[in-house]
This record gives sequence, C-alpha cells and structure tokens, in this order.
Amino acid sequence: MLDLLVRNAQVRGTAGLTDLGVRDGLFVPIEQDARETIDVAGRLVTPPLVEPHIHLDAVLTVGQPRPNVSGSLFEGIAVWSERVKDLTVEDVKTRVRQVLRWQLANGVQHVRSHVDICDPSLTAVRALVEVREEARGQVDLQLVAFPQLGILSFDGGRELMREAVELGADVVGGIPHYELTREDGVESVQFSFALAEEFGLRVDIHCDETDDDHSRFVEVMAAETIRRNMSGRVTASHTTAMHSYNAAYAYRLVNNIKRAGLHMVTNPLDNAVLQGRFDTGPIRRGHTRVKQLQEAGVNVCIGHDSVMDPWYPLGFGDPVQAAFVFVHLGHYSGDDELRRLLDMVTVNPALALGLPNYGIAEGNPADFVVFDAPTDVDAIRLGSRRHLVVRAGRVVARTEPAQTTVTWDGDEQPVTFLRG
Ligand code: 17E
Ligand code: FE2
Repeated sequence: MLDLLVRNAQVRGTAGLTDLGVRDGLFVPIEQDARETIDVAGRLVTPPLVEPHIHLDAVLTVGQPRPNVSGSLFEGIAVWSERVKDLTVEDVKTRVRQVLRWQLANGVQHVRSHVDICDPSLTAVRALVEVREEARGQVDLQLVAFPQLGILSFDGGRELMREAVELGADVVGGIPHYELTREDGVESVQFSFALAEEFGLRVDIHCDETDDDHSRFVEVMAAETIRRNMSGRVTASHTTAMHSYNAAYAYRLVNNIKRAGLHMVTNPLDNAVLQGRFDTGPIRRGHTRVKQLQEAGVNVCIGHDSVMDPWYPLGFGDPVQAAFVFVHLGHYSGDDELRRLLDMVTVNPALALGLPNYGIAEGNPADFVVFDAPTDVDAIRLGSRRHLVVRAGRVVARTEPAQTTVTWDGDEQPVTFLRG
C-alpha cells in the first residue's frame, strides 16, 4: 500500500503522462492501493527548485535606513552597511522566516544564502545558523560567510571570516573586486580557499561583479581550484565583468573555468538593474557569458540574489521569475534554450550545492513541485504558480489554480492563457 499516488503527472523530461508512487517519504514503484491519490491532470511536475544564490540577511530591508537613490551596487553596499548596525537576531530571523515561506510556496526546497560577516558581533550569522536548524527538512539552507566590505579591506575581516566558519558557515565566500587593490583581491581569494580547505568546506565567491573589464579574479579562482584539487566544490557568482572582456581573454578564461570545474551563477534580476550604471549608452546588460560557458560544458545556474533589499526593490523569491528575466538578458529564447532553462534553477544548482539523492527517481526522497501549467515553456511564459509543493511525500505548500473569465459578446467564457 502506497502512502501517496500521484496520477497523470507530466514529469519534466519524460514523454507522456506518468504516475508516481510514494512510501515512507521516498519514490517507490507504482501500486494501485494508496492511502491518498492526487490527480494532477497533466500538470508539469519537476524536482524541487534550488536557489543557489540569495542574501537572506538583507531581505525586506528596502528603504532602510534610506533608499538607494542612484540604484548602483556601490550605493546599495553603503546603505546596507548602515542597516547592519541596527541588526538584531530577532529582526533577521523574522525577515528570513517570511522569505523562506515565500520560497517554499514557490517550490524552493534548498537555498544557499550569503550572509554578511562585516559586523563585529556577527548578528546575521548567529541568526541564520538558528534558522537553518529550524527550517531543516522544509527548506534546507547552506550559509556562505560573505565579506560584503572585503576581507583585507575591512578591519578584522580575516578574523571575522574564521569566526563565521567556526559558528557553522557551510561555505566560504569573498568579494575580491571590492578589495582596495588588485593584489589584495588576489590575496583575498587565496585566503578564502585556504580557509575552506582547512575546514573541508566549499567556496562561493562574489567575483567581478562590476563592468570593469580589468576586474579579473575568476582566473585566480580557477587557478586556486586546480592547485588545491577542489574541482566541483567551487562556485563563481555574478562574474558580470566577463561580458566586457576581450574575446581572446574570455576564450582563455572559459577554458580554464572548464578545466577547474567551477560552477557559475548568474543573477539576472539584480544585475540587470545594478550594472551599466556608468554607461551613457549603449548600456550593458549586466550578465555573464552564459552561452559561451555552456558551450564549453560549464555548469551555469540562475540565482535570485535579492528580495526587496537595498540592491533590488522587487521580487518574491521565485526562481522562475529570475529565469524569465534571464531569457531576455541572455538572448535565451531559442527553442532548445527555453526547454533547458528550468535546468538552471533545478538540476544545475543541485549540482553546484552538492545535493545528494536529488531528482524524481525511485529511492530518492519524494520531493517535487507541481506547476499549474502543462509544459515548462508555459510555466516560464506565464510565471505559473506552484499548485503543489511536496516534501518527503507531504504537501507543504498549495496554491489553488486561478480561474479567469471574460465576458465577450455578452457571454462569460473561461480564459486559460494556453494555446488551444
Ligand atoms: N552584495 C553584493 O555585493 N552584490 C549583490 N548583488 C548583492 C549584495 C545583492
Ligand atoms: Fe550576490
């Protein structure tokens, strides 16, 4: 007897409709007897969404203590470093819990969050470590020790990075393009890798998040990864300077990224509005060289980055919205590209985060998402709500499908926004 039988699922990547069986929280072979049966009527079913890049400590702080008037990354950093002085553990926990619930309702079950450590009391790190325990098994968190104001450029930065790791950070971060000099940037990357190696942790660095084509720290990340044998355990995030590099340099860099086995995260929402602020026209789009990286076989993911914070005032934690924007910024509207897009918010970030037993397969945890759409292209086009979010065989979030009608020639008719 099954605990749950899901009927008529359009499982992503599988032709035709299938049924899914669940027992003891795992996918198991189909049986006809089940305690509960849900007919999803041909809706798209995917593995859980995975958020590889967000700053949970800053969520919902937009306008505090003042708005970001210029809209630049650098004014955002200045505004946030004022807000950090007012953080309390309760303040952080309340905001984070709210956004985690939004993310879960959007089908996100795994989140990697950068957490600013440039605060002598490490309030945000302490708060997030507690929320990580609370949320475990619902939304699983990985915390990155993230030095927003630099490791070498911030007084006590090295010590705070180590302390954050000792408090329980899962991943070591960095921000080399924000250090005072090129040499400090290189040293900061080396510091992060050494710390990660010492504690057996992964690395995820904010790298070259600028339009300055002289910002070239991804090459240092690739070199450190190769020398320390950390292939597969390292992620370079943002890397927006890459699209301003000359073609010869970019070619060499992409090859070295591939050789090092780096994972890459592009953040289309934030970087669409943060980058290009010093351009008078044409204005650069603010993303990295996704297609070139993918052609070389590099794992590229889409991150959300911000929800209503000093850098980005919008968002509700939905990776599909970030993917939709990426289609436009990244010219990712080809037929094959649209069909691969959801990989960048599911399997690709699962690989970057090193998640075990991920995916809809017998023996794996029965974690999945039912979209209110029949295909993934429709899900992206419509930003379809997640009808059901299931964790270990239990429904943890539900959205009732909207019903829309129009009155046309005096007759009330349903509208689904689907091609007939
Ligand atoms: N901090 C940073 O350096 N860059 C960003 N995009 C955000 C925070 C959101
Ligand atoms: Fe970021």
